[in-house]
Amino acid sequence: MKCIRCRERAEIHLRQHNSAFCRTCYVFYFHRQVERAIHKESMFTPEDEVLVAVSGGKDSLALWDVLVALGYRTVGLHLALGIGEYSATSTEKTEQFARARGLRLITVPLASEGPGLAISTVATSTNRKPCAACGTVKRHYFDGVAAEHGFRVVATGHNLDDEAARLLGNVLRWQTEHLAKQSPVLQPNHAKFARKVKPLFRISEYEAAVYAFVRGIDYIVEECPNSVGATQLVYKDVLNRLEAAMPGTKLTFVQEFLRAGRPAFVTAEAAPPPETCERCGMPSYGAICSFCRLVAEVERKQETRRSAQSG
Ligand code: Q46
Ligand code: ZN
Repeated sequence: MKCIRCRERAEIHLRQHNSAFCRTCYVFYFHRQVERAIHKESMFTPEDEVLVAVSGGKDSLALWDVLVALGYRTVGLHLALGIGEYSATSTEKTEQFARARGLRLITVPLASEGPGLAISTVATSTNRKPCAACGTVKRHYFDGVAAEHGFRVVATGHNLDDEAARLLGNVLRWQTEHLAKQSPVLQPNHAKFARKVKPLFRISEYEAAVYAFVRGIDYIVEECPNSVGATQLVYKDVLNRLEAAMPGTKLTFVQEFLRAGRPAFVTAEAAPPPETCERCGMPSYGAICSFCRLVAEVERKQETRRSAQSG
């Protein structure tokens, strides 16, 4: 099989696009795909400074790498989640990546925030599932750090597989409010919100992994231990089986939802904009935002433990 661009021997075969590339042309193809998504969806321009949320995994590091290669101005944001060995390695990989390329990285060690907000601590103190606690904390810090440093755009490494799995989950439960909001670009509806963008939303997990490999990106290969048994993985598995039988299914599912499906939900679900949290000043549905409610629970738990110890 030959590379469709230069006719040299192809090493990478993309069934869903019915094409094959040599390594050099694959990098070219990948860059062009991402650039097109940014442009077509009006995500940001070279004038914007983009805050890139990086976990240390292949998707977010590939995203940061491609944005830098395309000449965008970026700063990385890494949350050290405090999930044992997994988090230690993710932070190490992220810091190494930034250091080797001379990129600016903001790292927030959650264990040192407020009463101590390592995900494992928050989950046990509040009897929540780790991923629920993690979602609330991540959202708060992505927006909070962006607002604090004046970034108008936050980019995340969500890929096509993530988007397709999320869409399937939303459709299976007909979560109309979530369907209205599922988009590669989420415009801010509060002064403290930044625009959220997903430049890899048309790139499959496989394509991102190949890109990271070809570019020699050293990322954390292990998945978060809390992802074991997650429903998202079941959806991904089902979608992978559909994709194997009918290449292109994931892309069509997401693309056609955005074109033909989503508009119907947007008009039906015009949700009111959020208010402002009395405690932290960030956007909130209700007087106190979900992050501050979480923090208050952690504080109460610690208080109870302290008085039990002293009494
Ligand atoms: S990091 Fe956090 Fe994920 Fe780990 S605790 Fe769950 S949500 S699985 S993307
Ligand atoms: Zn708050």
